[in-house]
Amino acid sequence: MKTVKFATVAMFMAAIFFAMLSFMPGTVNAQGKGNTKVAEIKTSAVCGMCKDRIEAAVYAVKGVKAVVLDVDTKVATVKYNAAKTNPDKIKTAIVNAGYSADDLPASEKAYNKLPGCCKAPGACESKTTKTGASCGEKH
Ligand SMILES: [Cu+2]
Repeated sequence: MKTVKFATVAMFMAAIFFAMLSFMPGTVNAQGKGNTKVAEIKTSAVCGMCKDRIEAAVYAVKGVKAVVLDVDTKVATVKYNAAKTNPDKIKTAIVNAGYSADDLPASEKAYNKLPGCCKAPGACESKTTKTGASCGEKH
């Protein structure tokens, strides 16, 4: 009985040891060349045209590897090289395309250039000052 138990424990320990060995370098590789990060940014996109516009603007940011915007959730999922860019720069690109990015309101100038169907109400106003009117109507 004792030897069986010891063998079980030894096998168990060996299994953990090998699992750790294969797991540790595995996680490093899974992060992909070290600097790849993913940011999820809530935008004011309303349709497929918005999606194209925002994806093009984000993709133009140096260091961005991939961007996918889900129109239903309005969330842009951005894969980027953290050594070359950061979420603030990505948000700025979205803002300059005429859309809000998380808590940043859209650039009013860019917003006013959007087609009417793409003007999300309140997108270029700070979310703390909700007046209800879209900035496009004020000018
Ligand atoms: Cu649109």
